[in-house]
Amino acid sequence: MKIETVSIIYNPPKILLEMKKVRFGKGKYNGFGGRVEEYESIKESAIRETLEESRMFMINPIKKGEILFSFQNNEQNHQVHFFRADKFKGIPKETEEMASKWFSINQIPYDKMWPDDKYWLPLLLENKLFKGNFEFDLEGKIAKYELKEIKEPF
Ligand code: 8OG
Repeated sequence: MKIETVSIIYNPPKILLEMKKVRFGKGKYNGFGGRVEEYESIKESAIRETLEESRMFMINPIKKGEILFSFQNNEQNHQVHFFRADKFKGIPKETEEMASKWFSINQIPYDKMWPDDKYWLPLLLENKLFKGNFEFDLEGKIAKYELKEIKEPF
């Protein structure tokens, strides 16, 4: 199973999203993140990936959620850990691979994001904690899902 992170930098009323210009996920907006390496903790990985992708350094990101993604096309399951950072240093930098953009939280481009994001991102922005699982069909649509708010911090 792949273990990955997604981090949302929140500077009310705006969040920072990146759009990949190349390869997998091209044309989709997402938070920053990627695969957790063996030598690092999940939180360290979230900080490292965000720094590499945007040059933004998250100060004390907080884990808000955990979702297991499965795919009917036999793609490997992903376990994704979601972080939120309200403090950060840096100015977003555009690279050859991606462009970052600030979005007001009432203008989040859900139609250009993963289809599950409209379920969990509002919870993250309300500072709620969540756990769930999503199964995608062969067309990349959500076949079924379960998402619940939890009370105990991670
Ligand atoms: O390295 P790779 O291309 O697998 O990275 C994928 C990134 O996308 C990683 O940060 C995890 C993240 N990701 C998924 N599924 C989903 C999803 O359904 N929604 C969001 N927002 N991010 C996802 O792998």
